[in-house]
Amino acid sequence: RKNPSNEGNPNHDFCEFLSELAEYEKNVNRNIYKYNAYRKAASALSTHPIRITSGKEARTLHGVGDKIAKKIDEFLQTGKLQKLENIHNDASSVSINLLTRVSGIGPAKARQLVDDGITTLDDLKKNINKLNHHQTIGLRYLDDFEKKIPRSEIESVEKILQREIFKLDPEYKITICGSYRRGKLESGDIDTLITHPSFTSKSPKNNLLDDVVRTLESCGLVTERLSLGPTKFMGACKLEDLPTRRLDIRLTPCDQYYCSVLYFTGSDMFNKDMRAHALDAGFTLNEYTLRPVDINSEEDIFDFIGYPFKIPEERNK
Ligand code: DCP
Ligand code: MG
Ligand code: MN
Repeated sequence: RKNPSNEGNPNHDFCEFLSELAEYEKNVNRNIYKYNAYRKAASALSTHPIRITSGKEARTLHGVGDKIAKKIDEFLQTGKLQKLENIHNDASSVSINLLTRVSGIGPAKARQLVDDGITTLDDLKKNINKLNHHQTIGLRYLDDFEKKIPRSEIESVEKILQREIFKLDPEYKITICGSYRRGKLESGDIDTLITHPSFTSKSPKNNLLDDVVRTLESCGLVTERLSLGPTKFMGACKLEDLPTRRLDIRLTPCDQYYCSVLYFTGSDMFNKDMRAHALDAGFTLNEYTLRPVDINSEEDIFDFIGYPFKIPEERNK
C-alpha cells in the first residue's frame, strides 16, 4: 500500500518486489534490520530517473548492496524472484501478511492468531473475542482504511477541524502533516498536529486532547476511537456517504512544535536519513527536540545540522 512503486517510475517493478520483501521481513520474520534495508533500496531506486539494466549498475546507488544487486540480476534474467515465489507458496506467510493488514494487528499478534488456526478474514470475523477494540474496528473498516483519501476530501476535513477546534478555543494551532503536507494528491490517513500556547513541555498534564476529541465526536466528524492518550489520538472520521477514514491527532507542547511538525510530515525514510545526518553532526533529532539547541522554525533544524533545506514536497523519499 505504501510503497514507492508508482507507474511512471522507470524502476517500479524492482521497487515493487523490494517493498514486498520488506513487508515479509517486517511481518513474518520480524526482522526490522532487513525491512529497513529493502525499503532503503526501494527508495533509492524509486528516485533514480533512468531504467536500471543490471545488478552492477544498481549497486552504484546508495542503499543497494551485493545481495539486492543479485536479486535485481535474477529478476532481469528470469522475470521473477525465487525467494518471493517461495513466500507466496508458504501458507502461514500468506496468512500473517493478510492479518497484518488489519489496523491494530501487528506481526506478533498475527503470528499468534495463525498459530491458533485463524488464517483468513472470515476466521477473524468468527473470533472477534480474540481481538481488542482497536483490532475489532480495524477489521470492520479494513476495506475503507485501505482506500486512499483524495486531497480535496482532506481539505474538507481540515475546514471542519478548524471550525470545531477554534470554536473550543481560537488559540489552538492546527497543522495537517503526513503525506498531505508533502503535497501528495492521495493519502493513507489524516495526520493532524495541534498545539496550544498554554501547553508547554514544562506544564502539567492537561485534558486538551480529550476536549478536542469530544468536540469532534459531537459534531459528527469523528466516528470511532481506536486509542486515546494525553497526547495521541488514533481514530476514524467520516464525511457524508464517503468511506470511513483513519484520523490521527497529536497534541504537542508549543515549545516542541517545529520538531513535531518535521517528524509528523515525514516521510519516514526522510526522517531516518535526516536523523542519521543529525547524529553525524553531533545532534540528537527526534519528534520533540534537536538536542542540545533551541529551535524557532523548521528551517532552524536543517540549518543547525547542516542539511540542505527541503520544502515538504521534497521530502517524499
Ligand atoms: N513516521 C515516522 N516513522 C514511522 C511512522 C511515522 O517517522 N515509523 C512519521 C513520518 C510520517 C508521519 O509520521 O510521514 C505520518 O505517518 P503515516 O504512517 O501516516 O505516513 P504518511 O502520512 O507519510 O503516509 P500515508 O499517506 O500512507 O499516511
Ligand atoms: Mg499519513
Ligand atoms: Mn498516520
